[in-house]
Amino acid sequence: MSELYDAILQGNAKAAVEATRAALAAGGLALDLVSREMIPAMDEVGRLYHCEEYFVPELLLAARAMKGALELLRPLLAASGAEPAGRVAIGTVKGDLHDIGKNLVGAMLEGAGFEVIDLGADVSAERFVDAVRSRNANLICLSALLTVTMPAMKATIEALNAAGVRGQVKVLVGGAPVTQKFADQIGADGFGEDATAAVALARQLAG
Ligand code: B12
Repeated sequence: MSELYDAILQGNAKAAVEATRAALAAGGLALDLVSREMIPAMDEVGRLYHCEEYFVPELLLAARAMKGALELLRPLLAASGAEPAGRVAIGTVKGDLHDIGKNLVGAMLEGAGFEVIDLGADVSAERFVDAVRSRNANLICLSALLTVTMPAMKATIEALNAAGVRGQVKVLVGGAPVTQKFADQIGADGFGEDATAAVALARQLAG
């Protein structure tokens, strides 16, 4: 694989930016760099995390390297006229401050061509509703890492229903304590175990 792939895998943001610049100067296309180098690199990072060769610090560094390269590519992706695959509003639910997984999912979705509105952590149901109403999000991604904040996912779906916008959006849920069974119980449209699954599901639901 290329220098960009290696730089992301090693979590070296400076090298990732340099490799991206060099690849573009050599005539590489932004979309190809994302799909052939960056996403496979993050897939490998995810795999290494699962088999406990990588831990949270390595995940964070890789996500930061991916972000650095994406910042260079974003204007080119927009200029290439590629229609965004969908508009995603992502956030960690009310009461929950864990945002590492959410950031990873957001970065991967962005790399996969989605327009991502990052609402941050500790996001109220009303703010998700607002993202649908005023920013036209057609996919909502909810993250929760605490068992005590999982009910906030249900409350968010109920708020979307009450606001009459549930039909306009698909809702994806994830985070370590979340399961497919829970997703079904609260009426979510999908559950993703990791960032790669999130991208596959988002493509399926937004398509
Ligand atoms: C890092 C961490 C923290 C950091 C968070 C820093 C940050 N900026 O995020 C800090 C130190 C602040 C923290 C605080 C607390 N934490 Co904490 N924390 C963790 C830890 C070690 C890692 C979480 C993490 O980032 N994992 C790595 C990421 C990449 O994985 P992930 O989040 O699961 O995300 C992946 C998937 O789940 C999925 N995914 C995530 N979101 C979404 C969304 C969608 C839509 C989809 C499809 C997929 C998806 O994709 C991601 C990428 O593959 C976990 C332990 C653990 N092993 O999970 C405890 C843990 C989550 N924390 C825990 C607790 C209890 C707390 C505190 C209450 C501790 C305290 N007493 O103060 C506070 C709560 C603060 C709050 N209100 O939120 C408990 C939760 C127990 C429970 N079941 O409720 C855990 C499990 C630790 C434990 N074993 O006790 N924590």
